[in-house]
Amino acid sequence: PRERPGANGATAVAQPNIALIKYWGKRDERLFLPWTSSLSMTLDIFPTTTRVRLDAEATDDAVTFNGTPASGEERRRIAGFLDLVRRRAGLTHRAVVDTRNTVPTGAGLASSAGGFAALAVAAATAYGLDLDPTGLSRLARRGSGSATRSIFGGFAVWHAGTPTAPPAEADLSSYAEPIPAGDLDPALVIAVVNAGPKDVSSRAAMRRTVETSPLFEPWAASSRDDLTEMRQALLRADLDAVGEIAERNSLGMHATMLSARPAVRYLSPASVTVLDSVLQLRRDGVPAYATMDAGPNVKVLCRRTDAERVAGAVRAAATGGTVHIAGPGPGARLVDE
Ligand code: 2P0
Repeated sequence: PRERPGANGATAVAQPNIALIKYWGKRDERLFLPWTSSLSMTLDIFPTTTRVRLDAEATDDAVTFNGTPASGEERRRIAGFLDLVRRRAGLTHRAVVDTRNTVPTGAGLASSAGGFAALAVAAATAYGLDLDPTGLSRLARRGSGSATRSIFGGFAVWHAGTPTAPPAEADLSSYAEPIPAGDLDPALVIAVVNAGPKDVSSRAAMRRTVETSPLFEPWAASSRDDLTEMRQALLRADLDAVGEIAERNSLGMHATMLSARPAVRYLSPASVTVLDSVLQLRRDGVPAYATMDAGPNVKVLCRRTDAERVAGAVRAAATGGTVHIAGPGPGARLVDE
């Protein structure tokens, strides 16, 4: 049965996003304030659907993932996020949270971005917080940095917030907003080359990078310049410039991890084979550019009209892997129950 949104429950859907200018490193871990601003495309595939229902009688939150009770760190992160929502709402009710996601199991594809964006919208509504999209984006940030951007569809920039301000003040200025992208009609071809769990969480890896990599500060400085250039390239709908900037920004981020002590290396031989296929596509005259996150999977930016050809080349390179084609998708939204 359908419930009036906010009466005591709400359901929201959100999709993951892929960063073209990466978020890597927090300057405040409690408030999820990043060192640098980032920019992403929200996808039209892999939605997460999350239902939050208040339970006046319960003494603890009950969380299920795809029908299975959550435990450990996963459950703690969600309960901690709900505590934040409860404090803001001035309520103590526990909640029943049911999350379903369609990301292929273990694909390592930013499921926390869609997950916490959907949870932020559903929980804010269920607990009666009256937040505009900026407020929802700031709230989602407290669940997972990348979720800040999945509140919005299409392309979005996540502002790092005033770097010289004290954290409490920067907290107010660190949110995402949608940005125009001219007539760009892009696709992201996603090569899932390894579905196994990662050895080092992105949270731990970015902390180690900030603390120990001599390349972190130079990358952060160049990433700020990349963002300025990226915004101009998007406005011009210049796919080659967008792709070149995204590829160098991602490789630079991986260089900071490789130079952390001890090194963090997410790229596998299969990732490099896919990177070679992207170079070959370019030699063959097909504009295609790679970006990689905290895992071995490779996302290839290209024109939508080239997506099938790019997917074919990537599929041939990623033997044993799976390939998905995504376009720009919508932001997080409430849905009928
Ligand atoms: C990004 N990544 O911009 C970057 C690029 C991975 C590489 O955001 O600690 O799950 O929850 O804020 O957002 C992955 O890290 O980390 C990520 P937390 P998150 O998409």
